Amino acid sequence: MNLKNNYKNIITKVISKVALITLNRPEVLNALSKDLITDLNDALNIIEHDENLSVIVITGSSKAFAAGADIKEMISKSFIDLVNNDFIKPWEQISFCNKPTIAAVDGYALGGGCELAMMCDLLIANENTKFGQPEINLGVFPAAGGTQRLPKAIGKAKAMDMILTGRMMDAIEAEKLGLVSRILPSEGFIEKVLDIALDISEKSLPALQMAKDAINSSYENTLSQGIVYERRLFRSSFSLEDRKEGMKAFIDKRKAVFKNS
Ligand code: DAK
Repeated sequence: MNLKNNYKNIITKVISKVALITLNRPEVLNALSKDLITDLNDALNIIEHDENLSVIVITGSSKAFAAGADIKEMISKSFIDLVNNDFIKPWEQISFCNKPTIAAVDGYALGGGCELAMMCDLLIANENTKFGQPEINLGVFPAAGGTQRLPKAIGKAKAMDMILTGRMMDAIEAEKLGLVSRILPSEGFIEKVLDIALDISEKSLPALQMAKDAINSSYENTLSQGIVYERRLFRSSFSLEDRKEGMKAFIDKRKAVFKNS
């Protein structure tokens, strides 16, 4: 099935082997409503099954990547509502995506918006980006992985600072601490992110998937378990035609042409 382009809450575009998803609820700074996440997951499902697409970029507007969960939608929920229906569960789909994902973050990335960005493989920020986990100001705390991913990315001291005060962090501080892969200037921001995505999309997809899998396993395993897993994946990469092509292209002094096989 081809990627649809008639969603209500997101805009989709295909550029060569890259799928660009733009969160599109500008009137509420891309607050993450149930319907937006449904649209996002529908698009992710299609992209994951489309062998012509290799990389996914998720972005927002210049004012906001996403200002968090939709507070107006959340306010009426009770404890038992959350027990019976974990409305955040579907947000996690992006973290299980089998293709490389890039969050191209501009403006506010707050609460669930920051957590969604942290679920992506690369987090590329515009120089104007402001990250934050301000849930404490609403009488709650981050619960879409923020209390787990943020300390792993920036360390306990800074994560405590961010989550207990609810303060915002600019892109420079975020990059210095390792939350952000790169900062790019405002001018031509999304084009530059797409250049990175296009570059990645020219590599062997199965090799990218193995690399991503190995890195993600470092979150779950001890070092020695992780190294065993890495070694197994590496051996598997020797069964790829792309592995032969990559090494042969080096010897031939030409650019490799990968076929994702
Ligand atoms: N939800 C709904 N509407 C929002 C919103 C949000 N998160 N953020 C902004 N808006 C709306 C505003 O209400 C306003 O709408 P109108 O009043 O015009 O109708 C419009 O967007 C423009 O916002 P502002 O007028 O406030 O714009 P400013 O430039 O003055 O301020 C701001 C921008 C980003 C500083 C401010 O909008 C702001 O503080 N927004 C809220 C940020 C926030 O608190 N984010 C955290 C949300 S809580 C869970 C797991 C995770 C979560 C929940 C449950 N479980 C496991 C169950 C996640 C929770 C969160 O993310």
